[in-house]
Amino acid sequence: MYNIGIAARTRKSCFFDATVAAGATAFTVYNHMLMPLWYESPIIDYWYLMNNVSMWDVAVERQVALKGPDAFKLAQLMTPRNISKQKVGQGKYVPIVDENGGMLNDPILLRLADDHFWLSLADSDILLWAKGIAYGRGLDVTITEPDVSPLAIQGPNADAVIVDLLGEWATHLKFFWFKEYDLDGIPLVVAKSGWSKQGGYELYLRDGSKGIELWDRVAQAGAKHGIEPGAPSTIERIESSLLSYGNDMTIDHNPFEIGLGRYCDVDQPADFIGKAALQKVRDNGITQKLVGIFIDHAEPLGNTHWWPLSHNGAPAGNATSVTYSPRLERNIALAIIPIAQTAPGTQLMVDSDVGRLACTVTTIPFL
Ligand code: THG
Repeated sequence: MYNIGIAARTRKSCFFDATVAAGATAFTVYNHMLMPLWYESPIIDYWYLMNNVSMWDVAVERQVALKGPDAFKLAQLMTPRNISKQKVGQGKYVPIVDENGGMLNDPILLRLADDHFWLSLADSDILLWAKGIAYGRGLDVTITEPDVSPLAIQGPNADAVIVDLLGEWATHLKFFWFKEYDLDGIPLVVAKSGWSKQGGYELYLRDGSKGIELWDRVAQAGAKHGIEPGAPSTIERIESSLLSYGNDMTIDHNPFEIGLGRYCDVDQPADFIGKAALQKVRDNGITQKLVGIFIDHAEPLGNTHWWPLSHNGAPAGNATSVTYSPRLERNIALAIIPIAQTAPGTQLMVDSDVGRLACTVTTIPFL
């Protein structure tokens, strides 16, 4: 094994010291910042999420704030989703694409005011793209990365924790909507969202100096509901088929290929970057598509790079995210494959780290 170097430019979350004290044992780098991956083990942490509730340091989900007279115009230019009806207090999942329709990021867009948006980013440098567009087009908008650090509370007991922490009101939020709230001097944006399908909330902390205080308040409110520290679960998110930028999509994929076509309104009146390219994709159809596959193997699998797939000996795309599913008791994966092979039941072979294995195409989400 080898070590990975950590320096000042590898940024630390405002919850970092609390996560280390809580026993974080593995980290990754995301948006140039450390993120805890698990505490006890990926499987043990997964069952805390499924059965109780877990709290996640997701401060790496950095915000790009767009503020000013042209903030709306810039936000709409950046996404093929039609955001003309997005209300203040509403979040939307929005593909961000380049001029060729290639995926640059898949953030949540929050509208804090008519002229104020946050893009809650996946792992890529969208602040630079936004500044380039605004500069090139002469837009009147200020673009910053504000001091905002999300902390997620996810799992079946998340409602109970949030009632004890914030009060009953928060449970009445609609999915993906949010409210600003002051918790005894801790400034928050409270949203009903999170990168799992087990239900829960995200607390966007607006003052990093209060990170440890917020972590401790959540842990205290959660104690009697069985809360445990955790992190976005690779296992659960593949079972639920939530996509991961850089893993299940890159700049070489358009939204239609990865199942995000339903968020693209390519004929909307407003202009957006990539409009002509995506209209062409809509007209001509796609040549590859994201699907699920079952992989036949007795031992649990996991990947650290794409595993090549083949069909009757010919290349047939890649398995992008592989995991063992504790609920299905078999190995599953997301895969991007040629459209000709996407019928459920199609047999493929995968060149895994443990050799060539048989697999079967299926529909997503798995669960
Ligand atoms: N929360 C916040 N920021 C984030 C994420 C998050 N930034 C990074 C990453 N996650 C962005 N990507 C996603 C991907 C999927 C979802 C949210 C963010 C998601 N999708 C639901 C689904 O696909 O079923 C719902 C989408 C919808 O229909 O609106 O939740 O998690 N703050």
